[in-house]
Amino acid sequence: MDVQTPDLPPLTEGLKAATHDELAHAFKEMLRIRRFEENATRAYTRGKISGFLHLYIGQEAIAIGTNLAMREGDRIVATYRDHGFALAQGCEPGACMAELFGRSGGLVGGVGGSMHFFDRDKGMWGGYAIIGNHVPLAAGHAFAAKYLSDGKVTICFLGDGAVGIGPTHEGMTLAGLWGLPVVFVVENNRYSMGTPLGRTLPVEDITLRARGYGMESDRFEVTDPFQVKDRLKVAVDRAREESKPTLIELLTYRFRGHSMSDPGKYRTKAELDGFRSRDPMEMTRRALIELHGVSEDALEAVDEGVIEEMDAATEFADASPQPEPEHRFKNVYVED
Ligand SMILES: Cc1ncc(C[n+]2csc(CCOP(=O)(O)OP(=O)(O)O)c2C)c(N)n1
Ligand SMILES: [Mg+2]
Repeated sequence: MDVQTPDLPPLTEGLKAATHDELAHAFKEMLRIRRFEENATRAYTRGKISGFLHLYIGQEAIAIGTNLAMREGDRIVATYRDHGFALAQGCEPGACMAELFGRSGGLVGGVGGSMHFFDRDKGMWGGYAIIGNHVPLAAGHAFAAKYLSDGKVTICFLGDGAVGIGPTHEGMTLAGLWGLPVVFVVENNRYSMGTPLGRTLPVEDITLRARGYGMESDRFEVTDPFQVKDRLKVAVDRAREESKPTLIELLTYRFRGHSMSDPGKYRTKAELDGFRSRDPMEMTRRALIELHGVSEDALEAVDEGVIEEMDAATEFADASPQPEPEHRFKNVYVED
């Protein structure tokens, strides 16, 4: 009996235009995020991680494409779904995992956890848990850059669930009014927890808002990291060269539930399978095979290397001591 395999989507222009080395780099970086989070999932079920854990699996191409569009010194301000950005920016996976474990070797000494990754030297200016409330903060970063004329661009990520929140409007209004060098990127992964966007927003196209903020806009379905890089770069350049903000809506999808406690039953298997068949990471893998003749064995070896790296990160986290009790007062007040 013939087994029907579903038609694979065609490779995108972004993937076709990329070189072998660019594809190999982007594939490995996306895989690092995915394997990191898979390890985190296992650690969570073993009781090693407490609190919330929101996975980025399915959206990795955005963090990687963004990193490629940035320059040293540019800033990312993210939501609580922030692991992918930290890893893409070059934060050590061991320090990231230790942060999830709440240990002293973590990015912020174990007091922030999953939702508050922060590494100033790497341009990772924080994950924020109160939705929409980081938008004015990003506008503040951009205001500082404009005031100091330092040429730095801020890229602020928010979820589709954040577009109706008051501070989102406050931050975007000021960014438009003052012409701030900032790019607001809405990662529209179709759900805010279990609520589809159609139940919280009267319009489908979030970028319709841009006009009211006096901003340029862009909107597209995320297919691969190079498309994200190219389209974001237009907005990043506009921010840097003309000091003008942009509102971008990226249509994407998370393959897991909202957080570890959500089995994601509000969506159908067909919907999930449809998005999985166009998984940007898998498409990048296919481009390496189909356009550059890379063997399955070679890609398997890349995967094994990444798995080893992330296993070492998990071991580092597990061996890292608990923070000293005094650590909870650190970074609360300015110290002399
Ligand atoms: C001001 C505020 N209200 C409610 C919550 C609870 N909450 C946490 S995540 C979330 C959903 C956000 O969804 P979305 O912005 O689409 O981001 P996603 O989780 O899909 O990345 C809500 C309502 C919160 N953290 N902050
Ligand atoms: Mg969402």
